[in-house]
Amino acid sequence: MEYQVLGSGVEDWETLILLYNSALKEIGTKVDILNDEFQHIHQYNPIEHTKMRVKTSESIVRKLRKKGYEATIPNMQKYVSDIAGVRIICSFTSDIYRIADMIRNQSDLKILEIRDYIKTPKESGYKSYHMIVTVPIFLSDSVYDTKVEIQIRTVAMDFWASLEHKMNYKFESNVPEHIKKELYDCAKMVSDLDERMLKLNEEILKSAEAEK
Ligand code: 0O2
Repeated sequence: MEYQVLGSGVEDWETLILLYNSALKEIGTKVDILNDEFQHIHQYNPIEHTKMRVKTSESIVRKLRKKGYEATIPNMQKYVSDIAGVRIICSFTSDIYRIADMIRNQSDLKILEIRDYIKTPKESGYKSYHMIVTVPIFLSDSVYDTKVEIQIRTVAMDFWASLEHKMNYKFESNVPEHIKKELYDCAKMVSDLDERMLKLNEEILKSAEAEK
């Protein structure tokens, strides 16, 4: 799918990286404010922690080549949606959807795409909630809607994804079948754990409420 985003007009690498770094700062501040407000109202932090990164030039070029595109600066902006990436790690699955809704309600952000790998996990067992958004970045004489990929997942999903990512990197995508199978089984255990922890938390909250 192709998106016409204002940021596709940037022609030099330095400006491009400046925009993606600025977009990460904007989204990072938004996420911090939401977490602070949530703490203020509900005395509870839905976000365990966040991680941010700008993809390396090697990794951007690898992704473009894999998709069959030439490694040019306009193609990077058009076809690579996760040059700027924010990962939000929560305790419970319900927090994921709560945070996604709060992000969706921010009128200066445009939501380009949602991929819900929690409702529909990948074949590998991968679970995470992905949003591609644009955030306006105001430079001295122009505004660029800059793409950011936001991944929202639980601590357990993140633990699984990190190990699976490491495996794929180590085996260069030729992961032995028994390891794939073991990882898939672990993904099932991660889902069960998330579900049980969510139920347990709901029960704890209910009994705390009843004691008031
Ligand atoms: P890295 O090294 O983490 O940056 P698209 O180009 O949008 O059509 P893409 O980029 O595969 O397809 O989109 P998707 O599926 O939303 O994946 C984006 C990112 O999610 C990946 O970036 C990974 O970070 C993560 N991800 C997706 N699938 C898996 C998976 O099966 N296992 C793990 N561990 N992570 C996954 P990159 O660029 O692939 O990798």
